[in-house]
Amino acid sequence: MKEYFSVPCVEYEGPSGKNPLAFHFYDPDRVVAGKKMKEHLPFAMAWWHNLGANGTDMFGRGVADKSFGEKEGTMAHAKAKADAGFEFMEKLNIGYFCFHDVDLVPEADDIKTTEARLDEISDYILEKMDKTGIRCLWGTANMFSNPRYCNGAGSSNSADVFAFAAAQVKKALDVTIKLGGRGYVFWGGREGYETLLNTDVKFERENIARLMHMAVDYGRKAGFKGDFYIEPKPKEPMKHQYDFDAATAAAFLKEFGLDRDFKLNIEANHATLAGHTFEHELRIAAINGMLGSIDANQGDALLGWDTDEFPCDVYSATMCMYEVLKNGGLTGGFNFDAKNRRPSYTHEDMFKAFILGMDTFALGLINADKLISDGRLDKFIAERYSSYRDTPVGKSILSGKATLESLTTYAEGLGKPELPGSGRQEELQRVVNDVLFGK
Ligand code: XLS
Ligand code: NI
Ligand code: NI
Repeated sequence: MKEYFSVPCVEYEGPSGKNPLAFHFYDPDRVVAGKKMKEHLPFAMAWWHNLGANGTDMFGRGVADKSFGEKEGTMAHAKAKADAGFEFMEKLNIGYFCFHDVDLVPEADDIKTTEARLDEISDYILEKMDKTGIRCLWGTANMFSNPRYCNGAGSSNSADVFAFAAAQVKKALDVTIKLGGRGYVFWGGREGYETLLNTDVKFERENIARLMHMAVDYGRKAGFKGDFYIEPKPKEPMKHQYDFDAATAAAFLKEFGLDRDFKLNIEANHATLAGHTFEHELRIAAINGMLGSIDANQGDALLGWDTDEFPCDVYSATMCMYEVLKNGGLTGGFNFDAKNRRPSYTHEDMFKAFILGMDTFALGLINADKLISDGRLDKFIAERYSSYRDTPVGKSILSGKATLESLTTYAEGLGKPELPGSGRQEELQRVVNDVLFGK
């Protein structure tokens, strides 16, 4: 079999290592918080970025060679991508991949031809999965690149476009089920709008829900046991997107009765675009019982768009893993929805990017476990709200016995109430630094 990457298998060499093609923190069999690292961190390769993105941007064409020796836009190229992708995942010990339908095969003008190509490539991929044990984390349909989706897919003004989107979802679900995917994602690419002057917002939201209900009905009938996900994002490409953030998406799912079948796939860079921290979005998903899966990447504080960088921010990864551990893990995994920077265009750079991301999340896991074992944060939070547990008035509020009248009588008896107690933010921030960097 042809070898695409002249990089050996990437091994764990420990934190003092200097080898740029070895893990320094990701030690798959090391046990942290009662489980092996590889069980805490089901990493996935995003087919589109890793095997497709060549650095094309608004100002210039690609710099990285992702042809894998074949003419792009052909089935031979689609198969070479699969070959290269499996070699890549095996060499890095990555257990999962994620895909859009049109990442796997070139899209034809008529959907029947695309469907036949998807049948062919999924047979091909399935064989590789059987040989390697590599699995599918989630699949999705790309309903944003083709010009027909310029006004959205489920939210399109055109019933024909809606029907086309439905056909794409059906096929992408078929392929996801065939490949044993853990989940199926809806990222609302162009499900949003530019101006109210031409948009019926109420109708568009209802139509998106209609499409999602059809997906649930079809998927469950076809035997799909995994989770459906919404991946919230506030803007880009559209100015206003209907899945702005975790809170908006959770409310949407509840409003339309989709919350039994759907969870959220939280992407770090989308969180920051929405003006939130990554951990905020994870927490909102978790308290709604909807923290399903994660698109592990990061943005750039100086840039206002979805830069999809490989995560290197250990502090943010720590806060992420803190939320994940508190959530009891994920039913999904960690998809590196991330791409090399344009000037890092070699095949070796692709490996180094994943090593960076995987090491960053390994550090995040180790640190989060330390923070939880240290216990000072949990203890402080428990104490901070203790008046609701430990005082008669607090208990009356929680039990539902309190009324505005009873609380007025109580408040009038207080005279001047005491301040609520310091939030001690700076002390706690130092606790985090001590736990992360102290001995
Ligand atoms: C784009 C999204 C996309 C989804 C899958 O910003 O992150 O890559 O993850 O459609
Ligand atoms: Ni994403
Ligand atoms: Ni994104």
